[in-house]
Amino acid sequence: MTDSAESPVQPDSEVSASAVPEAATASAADRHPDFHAGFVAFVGRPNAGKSTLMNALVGEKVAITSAKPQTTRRAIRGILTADAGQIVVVDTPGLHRPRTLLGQRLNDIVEAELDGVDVVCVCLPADEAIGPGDRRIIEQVGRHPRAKRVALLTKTDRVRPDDVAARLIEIDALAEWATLIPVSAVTDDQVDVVRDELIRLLPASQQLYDAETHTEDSIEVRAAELIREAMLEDVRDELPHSLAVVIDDVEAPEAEGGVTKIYASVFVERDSQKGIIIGRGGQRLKAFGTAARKQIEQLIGGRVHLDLRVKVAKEWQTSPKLLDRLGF
Ligand SMILES: Nc1nc2c(ncn2[C@@H]2O[C@H](COP(=O)(O)OP(=O)(O)OP(=O)(O)O)[C@@H](O)[C@H]2O)c(=O)[nH]1
Ligand SMILES: [Mg+2]
Repeated sequence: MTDSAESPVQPDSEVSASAVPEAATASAADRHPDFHAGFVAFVGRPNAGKSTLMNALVGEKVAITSAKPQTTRRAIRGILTADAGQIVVVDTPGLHRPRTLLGQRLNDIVEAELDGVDVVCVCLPADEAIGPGDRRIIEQVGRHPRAKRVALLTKTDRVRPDDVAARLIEIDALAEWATLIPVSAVTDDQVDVVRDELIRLLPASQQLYDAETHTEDSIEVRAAELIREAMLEDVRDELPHSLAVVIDDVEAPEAEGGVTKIYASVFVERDSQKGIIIGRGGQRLKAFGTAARKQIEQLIGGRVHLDLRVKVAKEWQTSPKLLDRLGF
């Protein structure tokens, strides 16, 4: 976790100092006498809507999302700066009973983050019953008493208002919450309430990042995630879990306005999966590549040539050596 005063400007958002107006360089904390700032972890079952809500709060897609569980595999920081405070959201992988070494490592990532945050938001989807998995997560969060505990009832647009009320009563009885908020990231209902309440719960502090910074992640890491996202929605069964993407090389354009070349490897666990990803005559891989390229072009604000290679890393989810190589 960073405690530096200001993060470096991302290379893609470099602006010349002379182009920045005076007011924009003064931190929000300088202007606000009662500024709050700190770290807020989002935890919950896979697919609870954590990453979607973080993106809605930050106002930018800093994490990929999908209907497939375990989309998030890292702790991703998304930074929101308002007049009254700055929230560093730490989005985490969905907590679940691990079946592989990868699953264990994802849970370990969450556990490690819980120690360093000021607030923990347990995300509970309104369209699913509260189950033993949620209770386990609440217990786990309770073992880190330094952080204030918040319950977020997510995806409220998916159920009737009566059901929201009943679910809130149920959640209220589960633990001592600092606050409990129903929210829909998709219809932008109560996202502002979540923002204001979280700022209120954070300690009085200086601004931690400059206001233009929305994430610490590099362009390479975000591009790899966008490639995985493009493939996630369209593949079935165990394949989403088997996918990993690594950026091998990025070649900057030779001239301004030129094409950035990105070379990436898509790893699957078995030969049969390689065929599924590539598709007949390479059609499927081409479609994934096009979808991912468009997203990456938006991210870097320029044209991209994307070179995707599909490779097999046998049973990488259970191999300590391969997990290390793939960055887990
Ligand atoms: N209708 C509706 N759908 C939502 C909302 N928030 C998230 N979703 C959907 O729920 C699915 C899961 O969302 P994610 O944000 O990826 O969930 P997550 O908790 O980050 O999942 P993991 O990273 O796998 O733990 C996606 O298909 C989202 O579009 C919401 O407020 N309303
Ligand atoms: Mg996620």
